[in-house]
Amino acid sequence: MEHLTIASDNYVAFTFFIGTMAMMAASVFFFFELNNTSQKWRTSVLVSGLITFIAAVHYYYMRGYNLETGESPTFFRYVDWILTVPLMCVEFYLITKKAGAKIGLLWKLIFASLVMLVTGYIGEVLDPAQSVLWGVISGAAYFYIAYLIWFGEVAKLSQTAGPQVAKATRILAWFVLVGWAIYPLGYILGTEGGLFGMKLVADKAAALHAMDIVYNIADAINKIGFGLVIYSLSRNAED
Ligand SMILES: *C/C=C(C)/C=C/C=C(C)/C=C/C1=C(C)CCCC1(C)C
Repeated sequence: MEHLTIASDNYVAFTFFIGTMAMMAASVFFFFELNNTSQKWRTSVLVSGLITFIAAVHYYYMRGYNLETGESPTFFRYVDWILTVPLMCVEFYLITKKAGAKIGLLWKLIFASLVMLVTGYIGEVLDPAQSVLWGVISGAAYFYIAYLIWFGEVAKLSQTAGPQVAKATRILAWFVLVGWAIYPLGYILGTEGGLFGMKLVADKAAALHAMDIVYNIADAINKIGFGLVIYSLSRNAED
């Protein structure tokens, strides 16, 4: 067996490595903090830990895959997202549930997130020649999620759930609007169609590297940051 090392200019492998460590550390933190979390918020903090834990396992795998093959672990990237993004939808449902959120709202969020991810996967892997079209469909589902959170049911319910929940929901809404918007940027950098036909990175290998780095940064911000907002809500909110 050849001993694999990370070259100092290999930013893709480096961000996979540091992503693995960060997700592992965040999971340990959320799980251990469960003990001194009030009953009311325990499930929410547990879900934060599950999100980073699922990501940690996938990152561990993707890190090894990338180091050994030098390729993009696209399949496992999407398996990770298909599991963790719906769990983020669960977080929105859990914090607005006390204000009367119905299970139908959760299904709407989950359904839209599945459309967003499945069409993204088709555009990256199954039908790359039409990556712009699939990206646009994915983007529409993304805007629908952002709409529900900013102006739709999630926003309305959070207003009646007390000032702390309203404030946390507003911060999470910013994560969805700005943090999640980093992903389509990675997609534009890495896919065939680029930005409506305009390739931003001409070299194919370099384009995929840029995509992986952008996705890795976005995952760290969105999974750990998102969990920390829930965690701080569990500490600040009146129970
Ligand atoms: C933890 C993982 C998260 C929060 C992943 C989020 C992924 C997205 C918001 C992906 C969105 C995409 C588009 C809006 C268009 C292009 C295709 C995607 C799937 C990259």
